Amino acid sequence: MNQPQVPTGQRGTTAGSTGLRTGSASEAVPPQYLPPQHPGDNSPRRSGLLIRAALGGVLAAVAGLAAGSVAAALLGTRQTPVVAIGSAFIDRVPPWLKDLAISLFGTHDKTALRAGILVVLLAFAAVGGILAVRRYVAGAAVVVVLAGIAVIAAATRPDSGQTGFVPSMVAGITALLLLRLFANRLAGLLTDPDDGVSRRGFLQLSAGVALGTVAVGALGKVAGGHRAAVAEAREGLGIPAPPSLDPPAGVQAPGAVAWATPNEDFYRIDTALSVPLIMPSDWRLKIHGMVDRELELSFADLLERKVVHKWVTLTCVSNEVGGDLIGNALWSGVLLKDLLAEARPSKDADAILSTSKDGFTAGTPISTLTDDRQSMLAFAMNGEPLPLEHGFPVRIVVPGLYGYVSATKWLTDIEVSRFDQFEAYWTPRGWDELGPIKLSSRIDVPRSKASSGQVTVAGVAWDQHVGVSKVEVRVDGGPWQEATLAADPSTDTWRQWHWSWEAPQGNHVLQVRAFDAKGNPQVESQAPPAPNGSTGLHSVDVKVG
Ligand SMILES: Nc1nc2c(c(=O)[nH]1)N[C@H]1C(S)=C(S)[C@@H](COP(=O)(O)O)O[C@H]1N2
Ligand SMILES: [Mo]
Repeated sequence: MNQPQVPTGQRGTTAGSTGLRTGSASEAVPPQYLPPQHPGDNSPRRSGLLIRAALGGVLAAVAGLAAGSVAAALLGTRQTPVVAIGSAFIDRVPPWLKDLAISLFGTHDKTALRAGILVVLLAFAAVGGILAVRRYVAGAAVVVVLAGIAVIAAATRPDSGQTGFVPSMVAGITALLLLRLFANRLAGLLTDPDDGVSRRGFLQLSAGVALGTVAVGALGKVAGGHRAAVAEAREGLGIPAPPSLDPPAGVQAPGAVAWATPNEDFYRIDTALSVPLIMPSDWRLKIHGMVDRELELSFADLLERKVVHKWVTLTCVSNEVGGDLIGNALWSGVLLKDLLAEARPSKDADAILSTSKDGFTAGTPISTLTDDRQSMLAFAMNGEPLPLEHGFPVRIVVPGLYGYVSATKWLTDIEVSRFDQFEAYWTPRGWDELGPIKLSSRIDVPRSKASSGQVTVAGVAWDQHVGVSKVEVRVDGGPWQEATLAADPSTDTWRQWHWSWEAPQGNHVLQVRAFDAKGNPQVESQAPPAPNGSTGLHSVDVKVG
């Protein structure tokens, strides 16, 4: 039943309000007896609107946080908005407050902090909800500030990686959109507290958002739970231990980077937006194609074979001259040579196409898998099962080839084939089909400043599976001077070097060049990484004070 229009004071009809009242409790009350409507109004109806508005803000925030958690689970980052703010908070609280929290909450101090952050966030969200009804931008500003704090907190965490800020961003955008919907629904109640359409609309929206949040939260639990389950399986995995984790004697040059790269510092390059998750018990590898005998291996099958442990330096083709997309680790695994001997490739086959769980592919010459370089299916890195980001449970490691043509992580399939039969992932994207690593060298210290007098110049040089025989350094374009080489256990790792420089005050340019095992010098002309790896000499400007 339609009622005559109710006076709406000076404000007029707000967007989203029909200006019409449909059947409500106050039907019989003539308009002039309705409570006056102005900002200071404290009538029960008014507070009803306030409560709804606050509830809308809270629901928008809770839904945003749930969306943020799902994003975090999918991206494989721990940086949910609450964790991001919490970690940033922990880094900044004065020690006495930390001590107080621990004495009050004991080992539950982290839970208490999370709960505290949640309460504060939701309180602000309630205020944002109330503001948004009158002026959406005012409410939105509250959300933007809260989400902004979380984004900055996540982006500045040392452990958050490149995508750590995304969950907070997703949370903020979700909350902003929902806040808009709530504000629209409640606008009708602003002009008419009894507007049944608006009331029902609010109720429906709230129920919808609450249900959606529960569903999204469940999804997040499943996604996050799966990662946790795989991480747990990884922790509990028994694998053959290498005889020693220590670098061989004499490999470390003073001042150069750690010869053995710790797993957490190892560069990571892949196309996977979220880390592929594979339970070791579910892992199967098929070796098929141009073979006499197809093989299918489980993780247990792999461990039953002869295991080798070998130091190998991995390098990315995208590494710029002087860059750090290179790392050296002790890999444990099964030789591809042995597995291929079982499968017996046909004489016409010249390549394998390896495929990862997420569809990445690499094409690798069979000759590099069957010669003496000990190419392997690796399941461990520095004595630990492969980290999830580095290919758990099994990846390929081929000494001497850039990663994009060989080092497939989360490996699931090997097809023995021919290069003229396939195109691997990076080939149609402008990178060469074959990717042997180029002889290169880098100065690690000094990088910008030094004090005059004796200065240690040091760094690394590499030419995997060929070997480095000499490194030279020069100052300001002067004569090349031979550096001292550290030991190398094989030609498949980088080789460190150092040189003692009597450094005079002023600005100087240091340069390095390496020679391979056959005496060939490094290519001096500058080339970018594409299509087959950078060349040029690493130069460092040093200010000696
Ligand atoms: N599944 C998969 N494996 C991959 C890649 C990828 O994108 N997906 N990138 C390759 C590239 S380009 C390099 S340089 C190495 C890097 O290995 P890392 O992340 O363990 O250092 O992995 C290789 N293996
Ligand atoms: Mo790479």
